[in-house]
Amino acid sequence: MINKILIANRGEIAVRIIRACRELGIRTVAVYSEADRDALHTQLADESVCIGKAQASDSYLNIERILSATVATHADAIHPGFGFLSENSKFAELCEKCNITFIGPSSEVIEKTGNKQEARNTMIAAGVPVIPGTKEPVYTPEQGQELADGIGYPVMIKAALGGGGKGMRVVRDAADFQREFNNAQRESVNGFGDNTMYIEKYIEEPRHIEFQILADNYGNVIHLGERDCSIQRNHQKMVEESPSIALNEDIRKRMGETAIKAAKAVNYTNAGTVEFLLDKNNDFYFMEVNTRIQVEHGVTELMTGIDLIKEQIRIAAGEKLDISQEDVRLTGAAIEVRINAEDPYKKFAPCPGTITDIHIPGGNGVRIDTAVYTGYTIPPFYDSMILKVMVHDRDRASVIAKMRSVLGEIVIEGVTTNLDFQYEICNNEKFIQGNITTDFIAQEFGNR
Ligand code: MV4
Repeated sequence: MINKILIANRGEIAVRIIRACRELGIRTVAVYSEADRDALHTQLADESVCIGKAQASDSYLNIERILSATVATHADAIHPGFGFLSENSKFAELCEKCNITFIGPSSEVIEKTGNKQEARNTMIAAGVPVIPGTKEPVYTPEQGQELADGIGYPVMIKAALGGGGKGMRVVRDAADFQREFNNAQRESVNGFGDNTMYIEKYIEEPRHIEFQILADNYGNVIHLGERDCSIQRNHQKMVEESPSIALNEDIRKRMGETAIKAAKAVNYTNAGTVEFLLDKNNDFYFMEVNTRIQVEHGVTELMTGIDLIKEQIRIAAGEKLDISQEDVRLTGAAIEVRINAEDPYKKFAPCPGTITDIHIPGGNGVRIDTAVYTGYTIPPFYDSMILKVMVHDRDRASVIAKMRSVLGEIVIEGVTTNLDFQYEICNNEKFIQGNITTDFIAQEFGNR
């Protein structure tokens, strides 16, 4: 039984979790930094505890203070949301040791999947397709050169503890290999304190397809369909949609089954995402497992009618999944765009400041998750996402039309946002045709 949950996060995801708890009759504790005294999550929770100064390292990333607040308020579980401590295996392990339920998979699973080089080998052993590449860790440029020459160029050098683009390099020419290896490895040492690298064949203009999964503590694993997140810039997703226009029923079925196989291979529990790259021949490859609830989870909620946060809490409380694979019905189409306080004409630089006026539309099939309001001041210390706009309708053309309508109606005054930029994407001919790969933003809008 879970009676009280501490939410170790802020912004719209903290608010989303508080609402789910309220629906389940579970009491909530918000933690907040000195910069978030007036934040919506601080106001909406049953109790709120200030855990430190504005910088995340002093507050939302401060493990000791968060655990102290949990003990002090007698909360029996922590929901980490996304970002911050959500994929920190040490934090999950400390929760386990303190007899606090971490709402997510076990620390062991987080650690095992966090090492992408090892996860690759686990997946190979389980019969999950991975991109051709190295099986042993690579530590030196000389060792790497020989392996890369064997794989054939172009190759991608990746950090074992990487993800999100850090410690990653594409090499098209053998002569550049050792220099780029050193660059990627230096980034990995600086960013993750680890020099373990691996090398893969580089997939040109792939699509990023991820499958949402749910797994209980009794070996039941289901998937809730895919999200196509190919529209990104600098490894920041901008638009997420379901179903992916790139999949037919046959590929969808095989990828879904593979996602379940991947989850079972690591004894996965709770909600998770299995990421794949899909190449131009429609071959797909396992990339990584995300062990957190993701920003774009709402797209899947619209498609399935399943509340992923409530499912996470039920699973963590030890309940059995009461949804079978056959129960999962994917209906219509859904899209999310992220509205950030940032300037697309200044390399997407964050634009914190006070929102002097905001109009948030509603309507049939419209969902907007946010934690901002008129008079709210966006602090400069955290990420710049202020609104997640999600729409659901009968098919892709209808959701794109609905998204343009909703984006056109939104008013945000006082801060610069990417609202118009997102409208342009939804009005882009290639996007409307569904002709999208991970190179879409660079190709259509340049590297501003
Ligand atoms: C790749 C790839 C092409 N080939 N690996 C980017 C983040 C990290 N999770 C893995 N990434 C990629 N790995 C091989 N072998 C292309 C990317 C990639 C990418 C992947 C998904 C979505 C957007 C992307 C943008 C640039 C590169």
